[in-house]
Amino acid sequence: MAILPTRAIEPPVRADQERIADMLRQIAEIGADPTAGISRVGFSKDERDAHELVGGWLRNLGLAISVDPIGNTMAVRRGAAENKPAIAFGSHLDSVVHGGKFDGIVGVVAMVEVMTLLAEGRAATEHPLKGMIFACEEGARFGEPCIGSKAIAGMLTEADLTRIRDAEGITLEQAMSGIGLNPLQLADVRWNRDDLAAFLEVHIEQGRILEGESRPIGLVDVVSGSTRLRMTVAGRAGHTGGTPMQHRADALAAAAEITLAVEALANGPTYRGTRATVGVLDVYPNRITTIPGRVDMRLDVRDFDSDRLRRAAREIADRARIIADRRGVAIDAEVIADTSPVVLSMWLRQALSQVCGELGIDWRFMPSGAGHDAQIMASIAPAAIIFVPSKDGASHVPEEWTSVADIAKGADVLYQAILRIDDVLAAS
Ligand code: HGY
Ligand code: MN
Ligand code: MN
Repeated sequence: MAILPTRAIEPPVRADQERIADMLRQIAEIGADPTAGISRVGFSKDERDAHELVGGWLRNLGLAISVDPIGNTMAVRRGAAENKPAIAFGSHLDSVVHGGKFDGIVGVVAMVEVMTLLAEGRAATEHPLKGMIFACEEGARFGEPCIGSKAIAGMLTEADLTRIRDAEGITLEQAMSGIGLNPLQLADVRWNRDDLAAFLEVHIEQGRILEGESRPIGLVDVVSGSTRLRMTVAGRAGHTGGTPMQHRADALAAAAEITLAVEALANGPTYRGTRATVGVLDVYPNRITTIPGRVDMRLDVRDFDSDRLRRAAREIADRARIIADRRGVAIDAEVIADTSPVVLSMWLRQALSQVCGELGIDWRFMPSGAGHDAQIMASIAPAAIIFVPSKDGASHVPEEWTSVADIAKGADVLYQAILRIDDVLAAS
């Protein structure tokens, strides 16, 4: 099905690589962690400072800037027509701990660059355009990913504000209030789905397919789901010298066997393709002369198949219980976050592939093993993700890197796609 261009691609407007490089550099100065990488976690002052920095750039373009009660920043560019739904695009500025300078940032920088190109060219669109910076996309601090976009999509409840806690026991509500946000106005954050025509996100691939194929653009067809568990293993602390091996209930030894069982399940025939990772082991009392009495584990299960994702999570909890029983320790398992896989909009992918072809930019359809705000926005409007390559597939680490030239290509595709979508929707 051809998405016919009604507005030929003018002598292609091209993103400005120096401007992009400068934006990346300025954002990277906020939340730079002296020990390694970037630690700009959700609902931190650093995240707010980054939103304010980028919000200032967007305000200087003459856009109407607003911040909703839980910290999503929006920049609206009026359309020629009144009362048309917006075409939104953007990403997030928060990072994991000791993360990189590109995850989420690339999508925000591409959004600013596109708004700048539009302002420079005085290009008019029928639909209003909405630049987005979502709050707290990473699950790094609270376990729950995409807090800002879930609130916009109506997937975050008042109960979540006090249920969801970080490792220090700080609730979402306390964290938001602590930096001057207004979580009790959560109901005002939700968008009416009639107000949104499409959502697009430029993002780093966080894998090595594009680099391996020397392709600059990936158009995402399916986004992996993720189910996250917290498991508490309770054994018996004791003296490492005075307690014979046969009299122990060692919580860490049990957690270690459970960790290997998680790995074995994802490497096994039934769950091949599922990715399961124990990323957190908090050991108590974590002292060399005391047998660990308690271990808090947190793990992340990912799959493109919704049923298999949940089955894998249940099977992991079952296998953990068997190990715990045999070792004479107690175990408590709970789901702390659960996000479904999503197939993204076909017509947006078609429009994007056509734009890539017309720009002479090589592309491919591909899955996303990582989760994204676009996966949440897909619940209220057609959504698309434009991938740019990650060097060595590295992400969520300081070595994360994507070339400015590839980011500029992502911005070029985003710019032309927005005009194409505006035309197609205006003509329909
Ligand atoms: O963890 C993820 O899937 C993404 O980087 N938020
Ligand atoms: Mn991201
Ligand atoms: Mn991430």
